[in-house]
Amino acid sequence: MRDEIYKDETDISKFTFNQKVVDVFDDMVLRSVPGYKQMIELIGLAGRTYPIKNSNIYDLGCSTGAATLSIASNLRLESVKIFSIDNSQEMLDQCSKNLSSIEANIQYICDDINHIHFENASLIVLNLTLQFISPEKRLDLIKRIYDSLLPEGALIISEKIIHENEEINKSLVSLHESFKKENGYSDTEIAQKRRAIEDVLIPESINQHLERFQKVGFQRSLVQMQCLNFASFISIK
Ligand code: GEK
Repeated sequence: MRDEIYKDETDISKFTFNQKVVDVFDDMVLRSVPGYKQMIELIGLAGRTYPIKNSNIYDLGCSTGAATLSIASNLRLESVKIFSIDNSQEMLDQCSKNLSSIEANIQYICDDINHIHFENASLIVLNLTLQFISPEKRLDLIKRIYDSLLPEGALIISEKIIHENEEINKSLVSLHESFKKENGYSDTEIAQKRRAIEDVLIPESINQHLERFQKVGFQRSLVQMQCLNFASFISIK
């Protein structure tokens, strides 16, 4: 279904991942996130490369299941278990529906990822999810993820990013707005969405992410993709 949530002037309430968002999510993410398809493809590549026999994979903030699907379609080891986790029951219902025909060992969990105990992990993915976690909780979450990873296990994080240089940041924001306009969003839709997610989605800079990875113990982290103001990082333990 086409995303027209902010088409008309509405009373903007705080953005939540409710049924209205679930219904348009796939269209919304494709038309709003530059490079989204490539992000998902790179997660599939990791699903081919990093899983270890008898280990666990976590897709945190799985939404409608695009990253889980990409991993499951590339996975070559039957003994690996995938945990697809989201704190929106509506999202998780849609995710399990979308993946119902996939032959993989997938467990769906509706919970806050801050409360999940991770263990025996070979691959953990947060595709556009960390940006919704309160900044003060991010270090602890990434530390727990690092501790749960097996040697040579991988963490993939994709995020909206801000540039530390104000002028460059302005250019990235206006290019992103042009991207959305090119994909059919009006000025009203763009402005209303911006207001709705203002206090909900809190982006950080590439350096803030890289420094946090190093702080928790990752020796090998890099930006594997950047498209305008969105970036995907991969860190290997
Ligand atoms: C994709 N990964 O298409 N605990 C669990 N889930 C959460 C939490 C939390 N604390 N906070 C937010 N979420 C997907 C896209 S969307 C990105 C991820 C976006 C969930 C939230 O319910 C939503 O489904 C997801 O994180 C973020 O590859 O909407 O821009």
